Amino acid sequence: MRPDIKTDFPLFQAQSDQKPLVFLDNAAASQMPKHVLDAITEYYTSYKANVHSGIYTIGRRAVEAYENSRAVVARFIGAQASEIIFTSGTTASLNMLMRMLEDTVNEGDEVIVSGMEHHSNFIPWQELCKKRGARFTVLPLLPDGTLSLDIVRSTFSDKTKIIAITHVSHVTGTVNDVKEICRIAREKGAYSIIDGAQSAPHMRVDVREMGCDFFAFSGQKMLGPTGIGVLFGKKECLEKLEPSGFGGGMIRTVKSDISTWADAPAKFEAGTPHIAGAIGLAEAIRYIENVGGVDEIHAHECMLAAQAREMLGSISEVTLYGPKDSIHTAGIVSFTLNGVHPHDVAEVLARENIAVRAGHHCALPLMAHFGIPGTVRASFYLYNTKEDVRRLVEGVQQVISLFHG
Ligand code: C6P
Repeated sequence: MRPDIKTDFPLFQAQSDQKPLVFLDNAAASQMPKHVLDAITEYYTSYKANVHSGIYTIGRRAVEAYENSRAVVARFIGAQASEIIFTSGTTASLNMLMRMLEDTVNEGDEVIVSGMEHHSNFIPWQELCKKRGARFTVLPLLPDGTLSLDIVRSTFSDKTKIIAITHVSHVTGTVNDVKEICRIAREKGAYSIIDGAQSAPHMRVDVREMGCDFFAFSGQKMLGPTGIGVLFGKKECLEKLEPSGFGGGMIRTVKSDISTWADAPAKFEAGTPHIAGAIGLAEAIRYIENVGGVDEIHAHECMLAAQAREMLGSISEVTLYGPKDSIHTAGIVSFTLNGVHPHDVAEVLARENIAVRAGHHCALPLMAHFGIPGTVRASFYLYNTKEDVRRLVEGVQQVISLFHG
């Protein structure tokens, strides 16, 4: 990664603390390069118009930019533009999908999730099962918090209608073999839904190669603005599913007795979308591609995470979570310190201007699996450096001297 890459990010320049910010909460929200901020500002200052209204010049330009952004997102994940629905984020994508799939799940059917899911890919399916009288099955995890494909295979039955699994764990960085999981789902005639919130920003995703039916992710975790997300749906799935929201921009005809819908993706985008968000997300993708692409970003983050794991792992008070081998993990490291609450660790690190996330990370079933209330999590991105890892480890050592003397 270019050594001066942080200079592209105004937030890193704007810090006034004497110690430079070490930002290690990228799994929650990433920072935005100037290129993205400029693209958003340009929309607001030069051609702000609704994508549903204008034949006038700036209206046309807004439509063009919005649809071009859809094409950029589609290309980035190996999809067609008509398979990309803009939402407000992964949570919104999964909740919308839950409503779209409601009628396909009946009493006695089954929906499978795993014990490592973010609540956003857990509760919607639990609620769907409650409403439809279906069985909600949570795949148990191995002691290191990984998923066994044998368990996945043996859990499927002819009642399974949906499997919803995360691509990368936002807590341990575990990378799931989603291609195989999607293959099993296809064989069993179930829908496969992949939560890509922690994969799309960091590693190559090709939805065709993966073979998933649906894939969800958030723009703000990949250098884009907040409030924009994506739901990819296979063309044949989107064609047969009903919309979950109704209103402007999604209709073909409206009469007092019956209304009909436009083709996907418009059918699923009722109301005015987050136009600036979509433009910002597309610019973030262009930026990612221009600085070397996701493969390079992935290698860089994995190198930093492996280094952090090794350095933290050599401290006797530290417990690391997740698989031991770095091959099946992404750029996320979760740990606890003996006798120190994760929030206290984060508090002391914050005083050193080191930003990490501490707590249950919206993954209470995974915390229950590990038998802990929470972890401290460092999540890396393209602009992090070996110096950031060194500062993190130094900070952890300070916490230890403070609490253990
Ligand atoms: N995880 C984290 O700190 P939204 O909030 O809708 O953009 O993304 C939800 C979500 C869904 N799935 C996974 C795997 C995620 O990691 C997240 C967001 C953040 O880990 C905030 S809790």
